[in-house]
Amino acid sequence: MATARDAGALARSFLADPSRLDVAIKGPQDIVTAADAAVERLIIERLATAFPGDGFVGEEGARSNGEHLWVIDPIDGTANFARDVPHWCVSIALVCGRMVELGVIYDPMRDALYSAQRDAGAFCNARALRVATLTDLQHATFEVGYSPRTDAQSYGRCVTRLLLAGANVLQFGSAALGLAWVAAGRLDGYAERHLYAWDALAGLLLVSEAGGRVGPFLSAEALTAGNVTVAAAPALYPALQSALIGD
Ligand code: LIP
Repeated sequence: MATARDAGALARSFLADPSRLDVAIKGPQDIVTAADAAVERLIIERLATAFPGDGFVGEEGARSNGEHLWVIDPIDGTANFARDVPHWCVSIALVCGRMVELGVIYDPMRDALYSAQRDAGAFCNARALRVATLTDLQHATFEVGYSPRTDAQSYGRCVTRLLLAGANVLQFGSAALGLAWVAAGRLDGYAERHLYAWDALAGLLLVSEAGGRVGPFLSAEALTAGNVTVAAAPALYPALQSALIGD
């Protein structure tokens, strides 16, 4: 937990002096900053010291094997971060075998620390989290994420289906925070056609430990190739899932 907080503080220190950000283009609508690399290094240094022998998969390139695997997104919502839009976070998940055992998401701009352990519940700053109990699509608010890694038309069709069903659709630009907000009952569901494991795993554990329904994500390939992501209040999951993959 302290590692996530310190990682968030380090990222914020770059915002205090934008000349240090050194933004680089990774691909369409996909950027990286010097902060992403520095924060990933800090997290790995800390966890490698505390858990010698564990392995790492990090968005900024860290790859090492171990019985237990830490899956790290140093800054989720980098596009927001680089524009000083205060909606980004640090996301860390621990994978043992094929199970996500621990998920931590830290939102430094709101000082909100989300955490979940398998079969031990989900919390934000020690407050227990429960997903929404809403059953009526006509009153639902979902976040549907988009990136040019996926087809724009199918994104448009997904959003249109949900709007025609009477739901509200938002996009804030950080999948990990979106999933944390589903776990906190602020949103009724999150969906995205393609996310990487470092964007999704911690948030998916938070949602399932908060009583939500999540789609299958983790497989050997998905650890680096990514997968489709759907998570929602149980009664609304089928509608969100079919809207996303309905084409
Ligand atoms: C981002 C996700 C977002 C997705 C972006 C990207 P990043 O993560 O939070 O939902 O649409 O393509 O994957 O790159 O900021 O860590």
